[in-house]
Amino acid sequence: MKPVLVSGIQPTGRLHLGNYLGALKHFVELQKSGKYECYFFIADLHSLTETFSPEEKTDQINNLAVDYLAAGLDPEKSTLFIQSLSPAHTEMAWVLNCITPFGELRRMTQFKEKSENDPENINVGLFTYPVLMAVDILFCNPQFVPVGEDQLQHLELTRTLARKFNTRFGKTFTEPKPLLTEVPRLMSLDDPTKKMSKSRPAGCLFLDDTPEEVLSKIKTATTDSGKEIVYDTDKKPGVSNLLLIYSNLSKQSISSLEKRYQSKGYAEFKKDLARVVVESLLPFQTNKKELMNKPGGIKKIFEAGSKKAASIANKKLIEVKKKIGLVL
Ligand code: LTN
Repeated sequence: MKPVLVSGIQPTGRLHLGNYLGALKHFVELQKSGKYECYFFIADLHSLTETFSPEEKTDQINNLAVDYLAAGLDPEKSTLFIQSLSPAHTEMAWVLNCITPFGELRRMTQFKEKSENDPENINVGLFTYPVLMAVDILFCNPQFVPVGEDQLQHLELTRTLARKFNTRFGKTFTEPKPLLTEVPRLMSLDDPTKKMSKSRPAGCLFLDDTPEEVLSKIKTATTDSGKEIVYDTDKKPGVSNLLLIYSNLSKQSISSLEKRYQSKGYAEFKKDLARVVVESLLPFQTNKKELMNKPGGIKKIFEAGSKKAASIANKKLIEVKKKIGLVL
């Protein structure tokens, strides 16, 4: 049997290049490797911890479902599902809540950061976020969880909870290991001191951007004084960010790009980069257009995947309930 692997993305808005290179692209590669039994889901319940509106939420979930498929996730090879369609997830999260020390959650970096960024909306869901995440992981006995570095603390808590539950109630959960994925730190095109983010649309390359939008954003991207195209994040944050994007999409090393543009100007560099971005997005965008013509098909795919995930989670929940002495 192949080792099980599970990961998810929150539906919080249109995906941008940073989201793609940091997560979705890795998911597709892991699926293609054929080495794992993969579960990929849409973490819609987690996304409720940030301010949202119902209309937007539906669009965000549907849009991420299409993006998964357009990027190359394949329901024949991976189980694709929506978190909220597995009721056992939240029920099991309650049980794990009751063995999670308050102090552990209070130390979580993501909780502290998100509380600081949005002091008006420090909700309890944000606080217990890592416990639901532990269930997302533990329900299917995975060996691996592909995540970026920012999620390592949550994964460590997941392992702690699994161990704690097993010690107290008998072996029930596996302790999965992180599959640390490389997440390039893309910066905003209009202000390379800030992270690329959907909240700064002018500096953000979205996967859905038209060639005209890509061209205009790259053309107006902040460059730095001087005219050398060299990677130096302190002195030339703008150019370094463009080199990082170029290198990630073209699979050419940054040093070979520096050489190639040694005696060339910003204008030519930017024109080439825009072409690379447009060409890289094209297969995704073509797939997406095709998929949008059959929304019923997408719904069916996620319904079937969710049914499977929900049944696996429910089995695990029954096991958990028995172990802790609840009556069934
Ligand atoms: N917290 C993650 C999303 C997420 C996840 C998971 C990732 C929710 N549950 C389980 C891996 C496994 C994020 O925001 N990147």
